[in-house]
Amino acid sequence: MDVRAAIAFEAGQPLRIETVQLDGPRAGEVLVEIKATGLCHTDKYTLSGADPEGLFPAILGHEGAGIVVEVGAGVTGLVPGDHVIPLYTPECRQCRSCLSRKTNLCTAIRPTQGRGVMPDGSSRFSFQGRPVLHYMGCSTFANYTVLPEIALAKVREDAPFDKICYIGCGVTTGIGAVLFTARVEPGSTVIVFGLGGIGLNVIQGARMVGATRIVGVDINPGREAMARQFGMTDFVNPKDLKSKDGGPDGDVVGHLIELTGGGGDYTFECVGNPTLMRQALECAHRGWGVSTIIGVAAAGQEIATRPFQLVTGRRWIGSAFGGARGRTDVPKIVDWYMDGRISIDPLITHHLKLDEINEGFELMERGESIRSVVMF
Ligand code: NAD
Ligand code: 022
Ligand code: ZN
Repeated sequence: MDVRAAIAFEAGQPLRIETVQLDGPRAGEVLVEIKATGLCHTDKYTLSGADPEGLFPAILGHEGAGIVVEVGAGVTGLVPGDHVIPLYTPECRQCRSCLSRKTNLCTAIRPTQGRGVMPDGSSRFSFQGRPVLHYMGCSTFANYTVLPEIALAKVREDAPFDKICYIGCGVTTGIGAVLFTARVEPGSTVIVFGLGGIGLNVIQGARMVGATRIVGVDINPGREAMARQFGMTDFVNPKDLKSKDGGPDGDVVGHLIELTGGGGDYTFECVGNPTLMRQALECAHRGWGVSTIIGVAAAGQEIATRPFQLVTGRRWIGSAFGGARGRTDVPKIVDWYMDGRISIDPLITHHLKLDEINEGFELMERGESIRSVVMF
């Protein structure tokens, strides 16, 4: 069938909107009409060419929501008309990882997903007779896409697509890191580095579980107001901190430890900057502080600290997709949104048409958007 898609033909070039051919679903697969998709950092990173694992030509996008149109042989859990959210972290419930209950990183289709193809090794997309690759198993920058059944969460039908698409990445990543990865307790002190889409969702997750002190750190003063709306109690702009030696950088870690009376019970890095990852670890409380890395650093970057920081009881951990098991947890998060327990609407700062998708990446680059959503 003909579908409208934004194709990444090569690194560093803008996306091009074209009519692409899409084959129907094979065994275990599902054809989905995508109604809305968010633009996320990883899409921009891959398009830039800086991602050594980026493959071209491909149809990017991994933060979508839509409706099942057709199911392939052997699909038992979904029927046409179901509302779904694609999962770049699938949940097969059968692999060693799923059965371990210790991780959300399902391995059932990992090798083929990384190569931009479906589990049978082929692509469903083509343009002018040549295959176009899938991306993160989702390819939501197309008005129709095909996914494995295990990579789709079935969600309630009264939820608006242009808001719940964000649960396909940013919302679940931020809230999940608090609930599922760090397991923050009521009464905790939380420190959040980076108040973009991820950091704001960490903040609302922390508020939801009853954290009493939520400190936000960002160099963009424009992020303070929204963060306070989401539950931040204290704001620190590192640029405003005076340095002891007259140099450009103040002592962020020392300031945060003093402000919180010893450091954060839980800290989160939501930027992708190794210097901030170190600061987030070192401002975690001596003896028990847990620091969670969420930000994705550029390929080849390394993190450092003194072993003393860990020997004295701090723990350094990381979180992918908020530690969420997609088919189990994503429908619950949609319910929390519909019940008013979490807020998404103010985070969707821009609505775009598919033709305007490149402008969405420019808004992201300039730090003007939290989330831009393309509606098909
Ligand atoms: P964003 O650009 O919206 O937000 C980043 C924020 O960090 C901005 O407000 C910016 O001002 C702030 N910042 C930049 N440099 C800073 C510094 N030196 N000190 C303090 N603040 C600084 O990005 P986002 O959408 O919130 O994503 C954040 C990160 O999370 C990205 O690296 C993204 O790839 C990653 N991410 C990870 C996962 C996962 O599963 N682990 C999922 C989604 C996103
Ligand atoms: C989503 N991310 C960043 C912004 N939006 C993001 C990027 C990577 C991961 C998670 C979220 C991630 C963490 C760990 C892994 N990935 C590896 C998982 C594994 O090996 O099982 C990751 C994922 C998907 C892909 C690449 C890396 C992919 O499909 N290409 C989950
Ligand atoms: Zn994302």
